[in-house]
Amino acid sequence: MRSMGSNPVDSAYDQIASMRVRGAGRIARAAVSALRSYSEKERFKTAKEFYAGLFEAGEKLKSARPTAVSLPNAVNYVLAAARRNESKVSSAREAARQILTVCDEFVASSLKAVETIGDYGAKRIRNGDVIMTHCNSEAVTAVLVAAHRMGKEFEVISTETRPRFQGRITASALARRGIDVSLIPDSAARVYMRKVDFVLVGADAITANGAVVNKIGTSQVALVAHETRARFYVAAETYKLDATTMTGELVEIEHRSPYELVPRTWLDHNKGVKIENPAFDITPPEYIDLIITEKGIFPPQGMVFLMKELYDEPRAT
Ligand code: RI2
Repeated sequence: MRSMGSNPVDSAYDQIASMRVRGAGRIARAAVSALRSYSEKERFKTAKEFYAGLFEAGEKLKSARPTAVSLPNAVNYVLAAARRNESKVSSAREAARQILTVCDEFVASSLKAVETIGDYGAKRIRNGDVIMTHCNSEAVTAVLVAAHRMGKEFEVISTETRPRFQGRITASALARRGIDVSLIPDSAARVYMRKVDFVLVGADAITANGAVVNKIGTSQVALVAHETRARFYVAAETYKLDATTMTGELVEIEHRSPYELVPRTWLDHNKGVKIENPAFDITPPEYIDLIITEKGIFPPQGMVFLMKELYDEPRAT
């Protein structure tokens, strides 16, 4: 791709890849916002030139992180509109104006979806519930905050979520809003599960068979919940459905830098040690009770029907 200096697309790419912007929903909106800025700020002589740059920018943004399908789904939402418009639009200005509207539509509907999930999910919380969560998910936070606003009294246990400690973000956000929250090491999940009524986590991708791809450690928490018969809920917007899995594609699991686990100097002194740092794992549908989406609350077995309804083309790439 041609170098665009510190343009909005390069800068969004860097922020997403380095996880300065993180969370499946946030990276989707950040990518679409970058396409919006591209459409607003870049100057093009022809519509053809505008579309060529937009497709190039979209492909670059999709490659920033490999697992969260919200990213390609969001970018493809914009690129699909561009493909539909391409043959009908002749001026660069009109082409850009149409894409600006599509980007705004996506961001608004994404924020609305999170809010709706909050309202639906909050109804599942009863006074006195103890809820365990893993990592940091804005869909999960929306549910907890909505329940708190309804006046429900409950307790949250947040795992710290090594190696990047997103659980601290969750704990801090909930405490700030006056929600009763404790932070525990990931390895203490089994100790605390005895008192947990249900687990609530977000998702980076949901496959056709209802499996949930989420932050590494999620499937261990699900296994422990299964053992103690605590329910396991997932909160996720429908742009986290990976329609490519209907045609056999596998979800690529991101492996991140070893230096997220150990300092560089430690590794220099221990050259014989191999470091593995997968960022996500897969929780099978057997361990999931319900998936809370903005279109309703479904068992994992319902995901394939939702995918068929929402995605006319099976491919998200
Ligand atoms: P929301 C995050 O990934 C976590 O796995 C989290 O559960 C998921 O995205 C969904 O987040 P990362 O970016 O969209 O921390 O619900 O690797 O915020």
